[in-house]
Order: sequence, then structure tokens, then C-alpha cells
Amino acid sequence: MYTQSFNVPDAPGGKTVPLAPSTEDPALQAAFDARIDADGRIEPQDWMPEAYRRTLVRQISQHAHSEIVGMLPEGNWISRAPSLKRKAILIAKVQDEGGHGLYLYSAAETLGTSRDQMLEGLHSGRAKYSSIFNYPTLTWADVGVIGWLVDGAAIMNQIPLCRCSYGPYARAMVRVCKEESFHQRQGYEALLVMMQGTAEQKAMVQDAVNRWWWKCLAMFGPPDADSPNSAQGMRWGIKRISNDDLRQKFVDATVPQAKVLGVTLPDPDLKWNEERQHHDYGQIDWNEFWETVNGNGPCNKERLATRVKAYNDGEWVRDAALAHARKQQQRKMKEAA
Ligand code: BYC
Repeated sequence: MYTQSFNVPDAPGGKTVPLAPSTEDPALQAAFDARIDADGRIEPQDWMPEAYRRTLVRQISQHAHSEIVGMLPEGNWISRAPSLKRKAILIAKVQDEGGHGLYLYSAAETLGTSRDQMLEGLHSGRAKYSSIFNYPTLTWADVGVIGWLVDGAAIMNQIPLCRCSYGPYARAMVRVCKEESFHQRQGYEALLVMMQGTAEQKAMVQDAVNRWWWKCLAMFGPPDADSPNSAQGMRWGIKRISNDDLRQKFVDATVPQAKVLGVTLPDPDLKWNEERQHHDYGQIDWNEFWETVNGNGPCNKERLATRVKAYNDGEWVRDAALAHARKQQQRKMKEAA
């Protein structure tokens, strides 16, 4: 179902936006523009305008940060999972998110930014990561809802990134999306089981859906009209579908899933619009979104502090790994001499 975005044409009129003017070498710029216009891929060794490079570093590093901060809300439930099976699934999922962070940091490194620089941006609070991870996971149902809705929204956003014009990012996203697909399904399945349980379990699922629904809609980013990076990102073939269009696709895909599950999506304005052939939905609280993005959500400080502590506590592991690699290298050189 989520792979539908592979077949969706790029936003109409996307290529009518002018490519960013550049003071760089006109011949190189022309070759770059031609490749973008032909939907070709840009690789690390290729010339690219500085603005394109900067945009990619911004987006990919923020995406990487989101993956590793995203390990925290669910990681909190590993020791409290209700069965061995659920614990094993959750450990695998959280570990996958760590792996996604690694692929993405590696993709961003191909653009000439070091991992230390990116992590410094995260730890100092300068870099962004997804708003969604600044909310608490209050009950076990939150873990299922994160799988179903948060990972569902993430896949909806990420499938078009498999066609991103920057090769290393696009290739990383193929594997990420396959793994996210398992994440979404395990969450939905966990909720289906709870919805066949006691009245308390059903109420717990509904409560979690009520708390996460609007935050998931905001995950797609500000409305197109207020999205400063969208037009250029789409012109460069980095983004393929706009924030609002992806949000709409997510709503349309999720409504029937909620019906099967037996939960109500907490929006009195949510209804099918025959004319548009889409669901209408209510107003997202953008003030709350920006407050959270700007560091004032319920868990921002805790999430950052946890990441900084993990980085500092892991210093000896990084040092040991480097010392081991150096020793191996010296041994190889001695043997070759
Ligand atoms: N949260 O002009 P716009 C996951 C920022 S993790 C925070 O539309 P753009 C997962 C935006 O960065 C999901 N900030 O920007 C992991 C920009 O600020 P800057 C993460 C947000 O880049 C573990 C400003 O608002 N996915 O999958 O064209 C467990 C204006 O926005 C958010 C990605 O990162 C937000 N929600 O579009 C489970 C995907 N939204 O940078 C799941 C890759 C917007 O100018 N990223 N902002 O200071 C993207 O696709 C795009 O960057 C976005 C934003 C659609 C997110």
C-alpha cells in the first residue's frame, strides 16, 4: 500500500520553478541542471552547486538525527514489553532505527560533512530532528501506535525519497523503507491484538491514538504555502511530493485502517469529500508544532540530554575501536613489508 508513491507522478508544475541561480561555473551548472531535468542521479564525485549540497546535508543529517532520537521513546519500553515475543520485536525495531541513522550519516558524509560536525549540531540544539519524538510514550499502546502511525507517516514521506536525485540518499532510503514497512506492520498487529482484549486494553489503544494522531499529521512539515524549502527541494528532485500532498495520502490511507482496527480518529471534521476524492480533515495546531520544533515540547530537553550522555558514555568504545583499527593496520603493513 505505501509503495503507491513510487508510481505517483511528481508534483504538477514542479519543474516550472527556476533552478536556483548560481554564480558558479556556468558549464558545470548547465551539466548539473541538464541531469536534474532528465531525472538523472547526482553522485558524490559529481560537481553540484553549493546550495544543493547544503540542502542535502541539512535534510539528510536532520533525518539521521530523527532516527537515533527516535530510538528513545520506544527504547523506554524494551524492559517493560508484555511478552518475550514483543520484547524481541521491539529490540529488533529499535536496533533498525540505529542502523537507519548510520546509513544516513554515511550518506551525508559523502557530501563532505563529518559525523562529528553533524553530532555537534544535534548536541548543541542547533540541528533539528523530527518533532514527533518530543512526546512521551505513556503506555504500551503507544509503542503500537508509534509503529502504526509514526512509522506509517515516515514511510509515506520516505518512499518518494527512494527517487531522490542524490544517489547515496536514494539508495539508503530503499533499505530504510523496507525495514520501516516491517515496523509499521508490527505496530498495527500489536494493536489488533490489544483491540481483541479487555475493555481497558481497547481504551488504552484509543487513548494513544487520540494523543498521537495530530502530532503525526504535523510530522509532514508545515503547509506548502509556509514551507520555505519545498519549492527548491522539489525542483532539485530531492523532494518529489509536497508536504500537504503526502499528509493527504497518509490520511486517506489511514482512515480505512482505523476502521478495521475499531478505533476513532480524533477529528470531528474528518470526512470523505466526494468531489475531491479525498478525506477532509480539521486544523492542525501549528503553534504547538513550532513550539516543539523550537525546543519547547514536553520531552525535548530529556531527549537531547539522553543523546549527549550516550555520546559521552560511548567515548571509550570509539577510542577502543580506533586503537584496534590502528593496530590491525600496523600489523598488515608489517606483514606486507
Ligand atoms: N519536525 O520547508 P520545510 C523516522 C522543519 S524519522 C521538525 O517544509 P523541508 C522514524 C524543516 O526542517 C522521520 N522540523 O522543510 C525514526 C525546516 O527547518 P530548517 C524523519 C521540521 O526540509 C524512528 C522547517 O521546518 N523523516 O522515520 O523541505 C522511529 C520548514 O520546513 C518538521 C525525515 O527526516 C518536523 N516534523 O521538509 C520511527 C525525512 N517538518 O531545516 C520513525 C526527510 C519540517 O529549514 N526529511 N521541519 O531549519 C524530509 O522529508 C523533509 O526535510 C521534511 C521537511 C518533509 C521533514
